[in-house]
Amino acid sequence: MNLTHSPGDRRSALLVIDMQYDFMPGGALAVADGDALVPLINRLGRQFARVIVTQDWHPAGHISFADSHPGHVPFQTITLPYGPQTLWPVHCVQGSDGAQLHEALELPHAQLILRKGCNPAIDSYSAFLEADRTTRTGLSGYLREHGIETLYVVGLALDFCVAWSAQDAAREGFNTYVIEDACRAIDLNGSLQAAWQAMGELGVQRIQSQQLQHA
Ligand code: VGL
Ligand code: ZN
Repeated sequence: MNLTHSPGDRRSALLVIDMQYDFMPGGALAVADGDALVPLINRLGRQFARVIVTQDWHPAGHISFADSHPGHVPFQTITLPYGPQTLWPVHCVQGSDGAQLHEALELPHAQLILRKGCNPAIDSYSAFLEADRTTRTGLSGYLREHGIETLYVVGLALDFCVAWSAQDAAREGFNTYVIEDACRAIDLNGSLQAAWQAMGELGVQRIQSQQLQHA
């Protein structure tokens, strides 16, 4: 496989999405097998000079919580001023145990921990742009200032925060790879297939961790 920039290239970064307890088995919004990714992501992390970690980080009463909409239940979709919004169980509340990164995640050289979804009235699956598609997190600027051109994306959940982040990365002009076996999906009503379709249309490349082994 011909990678635009190998993991060791100073123009590459690993973007680790939402490896938090609420997305692990037993968590508020559990993703099956999410914890199985930890050793693989730790190994991948050691191949990269630059690592960025995200945390889903919602205030109590966040607009994406079903509890904030009387008469609604988790996994329903409603229409908000910025468009459709899937409603979720209360998860990743700022400062809660469930919002903490998995303690076995070993990425001591990660320079940036980016917290997203902090606006009470706007969700943010993407690490780049909130769900209103206008409010920016600053991640693009950070990456550009550090000369990053290529992103490798891993973590949870593949069909939501990983997919939205990868699509925005591609739209922002970064060479974007999603390492499939270093992700796990929620898969709600065909969301996983739709996510691969949308990512493919934007030129996001689907790879396996093995392809980085000797890269
Ligand atoms: C996520 C649903 C709600 C994710 C975050 O990290 O994929 N999914 N908030
Ligand atoms: Zn969330």
